[in-house]
Amino acid sequence: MYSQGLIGADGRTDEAPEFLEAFQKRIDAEEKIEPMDAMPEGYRRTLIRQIGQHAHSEIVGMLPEGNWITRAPSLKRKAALLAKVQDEGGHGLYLYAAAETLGVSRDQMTEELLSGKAKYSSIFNYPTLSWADIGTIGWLVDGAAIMNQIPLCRCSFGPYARAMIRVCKEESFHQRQGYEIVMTLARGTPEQKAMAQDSLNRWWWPSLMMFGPHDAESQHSDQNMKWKIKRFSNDELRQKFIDATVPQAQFLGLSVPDPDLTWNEEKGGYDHGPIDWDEFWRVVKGGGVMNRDRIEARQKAWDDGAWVREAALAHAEKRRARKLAAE
Ligand code: BYC
Repeated sequence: MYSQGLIGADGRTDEAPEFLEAFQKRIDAEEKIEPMDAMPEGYRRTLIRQIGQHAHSEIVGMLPEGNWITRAPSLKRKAALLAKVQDEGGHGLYLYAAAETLGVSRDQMTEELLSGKAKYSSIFNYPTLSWADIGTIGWLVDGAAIMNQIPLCRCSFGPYARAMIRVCKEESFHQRQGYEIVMTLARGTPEQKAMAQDSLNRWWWPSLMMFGPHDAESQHSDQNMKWKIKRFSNDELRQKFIDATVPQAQFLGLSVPDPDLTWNEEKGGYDHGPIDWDEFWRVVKGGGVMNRDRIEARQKAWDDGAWVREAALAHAEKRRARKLAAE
């Protein structure tokens, strides 16, 4: 007997109920699922979607900060920013490698990014207009990423969970260097403090949107949580981020651009104003200020790198032939 139901929003599966139950038992027992293990097709496709989008976000996320490397205000700031942007590139590579263990190729994933089929985080479609934005990205964007990714270290899929451990360590450094940039500006001249405030005003709401739609609108959350890919819902993580970040803004003497932000004693967290979901979906669907530039930059990098890929393949082929001939 086969179940023809939808397993997750990602794929129709025709696995036997006994197989699905046995798989769920492994998940419930907190066993890690490894690439060669049997898994429902929906689980595999969900992971390819999420890990692929996560990898694309890391790589596209190099662009807004890369934009400021040549304009960093000191050698120390430039060295730290260079290292951070390179770290993001490294994260993308671990994640592409983790997704490849599920049977998708890097070329396929890149193709999906460039054609607009695969998403990447909405946050990277906003422009970096001032040096303060580099601080704010580290503080808020990496801060939000850590909040989302710490639970992913316990994701049921082994390669993703293991990649996340190193990624989170590096993101912690990114968050601190960003906060320190903003702190320096907030304690600087009135113009520098105004630059930091302007940056917070522009990045606050998009950072909250990084966690994804409200739980009621999140099509994948229920199944992803059942499979222990996600451990917390989008709204739970967003709330944790707000509660951790508002006191950090207060410490800097900056104000969070939300007139409805109030401490709710009963829930032990902040209530916040409405998020502009029209803006979120517009940006996710390609209508953000920077969407076109981002994809153009990735397309150019892919095209410019064609000769490197061809040379690497030709070299590998030569080595293989030489090895065969020597046998
Ligand atoms: N942007 O059902 P839902 C970094 C999509 S980079 C765009 O809640 P799910 C960094 C979602 O994909 C770190 N799209 O989905 C790098 C889905 O569409 P599809 C980035 C979004 O998967 C450089 C639809 O909306 N982090 O740290 O359960 C410099 C419905 O959503 C967004 C990750 O990628 C969004 N913000 O949950 C600095 C974390 N939100 O696929 C820093 C890994 C939702 O059906 N990903 N969508 O077409 C996740 O944890 C989850 O995929 C999400 C969404 C929480 C993002």
